[in-house]
Amino acid sequence: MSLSALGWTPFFESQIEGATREGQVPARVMAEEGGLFRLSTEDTELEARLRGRLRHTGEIPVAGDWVLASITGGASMIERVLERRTQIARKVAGQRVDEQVLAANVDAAWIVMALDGDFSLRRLERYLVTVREGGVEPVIVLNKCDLDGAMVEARSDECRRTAIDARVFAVSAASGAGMACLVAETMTPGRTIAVLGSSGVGKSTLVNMISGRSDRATDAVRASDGTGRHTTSGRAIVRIEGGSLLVDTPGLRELQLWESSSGLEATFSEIGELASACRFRDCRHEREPGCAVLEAIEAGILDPSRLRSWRALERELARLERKREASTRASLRRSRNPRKNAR
Ligand SMILES: Nc1nc2c(ncn2[C@@H]2O[C@H](COP(=O)(O)OP(=O)(O)OP(=O)(O)O)[C@@H](O)[C@H]2O)c(=O)[nH]1
Ligand SMILES: [Mg+2]
Ligand SMILES: [Zn+2]
Repeated sequence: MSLSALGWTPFFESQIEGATREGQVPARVMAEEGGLFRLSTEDTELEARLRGRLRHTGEIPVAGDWVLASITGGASMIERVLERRTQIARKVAGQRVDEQVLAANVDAAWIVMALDGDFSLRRLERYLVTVREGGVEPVIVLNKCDLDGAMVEARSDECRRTAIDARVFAVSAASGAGMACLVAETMTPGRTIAVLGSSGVGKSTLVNMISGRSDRATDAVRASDGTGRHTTSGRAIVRIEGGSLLVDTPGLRELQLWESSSGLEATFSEIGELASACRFRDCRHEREPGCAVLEAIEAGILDPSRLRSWRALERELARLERKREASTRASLRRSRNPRKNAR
């Protein structure tokens, strides 16, 4: 398998020029489990560990990363993680203020929602912001169309209005309806697509259907206990015949934003456009005179829920920023007074 079929581009090539020492080869991280990384090189698949030094500097690869690995006899080692072309990152679940990269070097993300109760435009907005922020093209996949055929058109339209310029595909991974179109229009050789969405929406079923294998475990959703059981536990790249790559990911219970500016702007671009016509440059679109955003709501051009969402996400990002600043200050204090903190 050639490197370009694995997604290798001149962007990565330029990072290793002259840097590959004897025995180091470029490899793509296909999966990670328990500190062991499954890598694909030009010639083979192998498992490797991470050099301890990289763990210290926080250079921890995720599925989709390109690395340099030394293959010496038995144990292979990841020596370097190459700079990412794109990434999809969120704040880790829970209280900790830290970034979690869900997938690296992907070209597009299928944001999968199911037509069986999972559907939420507010959640979709979060995914759109997250995906766009990382330089990744969002594609909306409405799955389980077989369950509620009557809703397909209306739901697709709602998605189109919310996602503005993202493409929307309605499919059924169970019956195969719509799948050929999704595959033909979004998957091309060497392209990597991350499959994202809540647990139980059918991500692994989609991946299996397309790969024609059943490598990825799938399971019925237990709606009754509401614990959100997750079937897929690790992220893994599945190679598809024809040359593209799908990253199956575990369902996300919550998607908290992490650093977003361009992603937020692109996802709410209609508000930004309207705001340029507000009388005051620093208009908050609350009750200012000459506010073009409020006028658009009044005139029925802008859905007020869009302004509410945008505000809520902006506030969330501002809160996160404050927390991050506080934790940076705290770690600076620790490094200035090492003895005081050593006790
Ligand atoms: N009716 C119907 N059921 C589907 C469809 N796609 C998936 N399912 C079912 O939905 C359930 C969940 O599918 P999975 O593929 O395991 O879902 P997942 O998104 O991978 O879930 P996690 O791995 O937990 O994130 C399974 O019982 C599938 O058979 C579909 O298009 N129609
Ligand atoms: Mg799964
Ligand atoms: Zn305004």
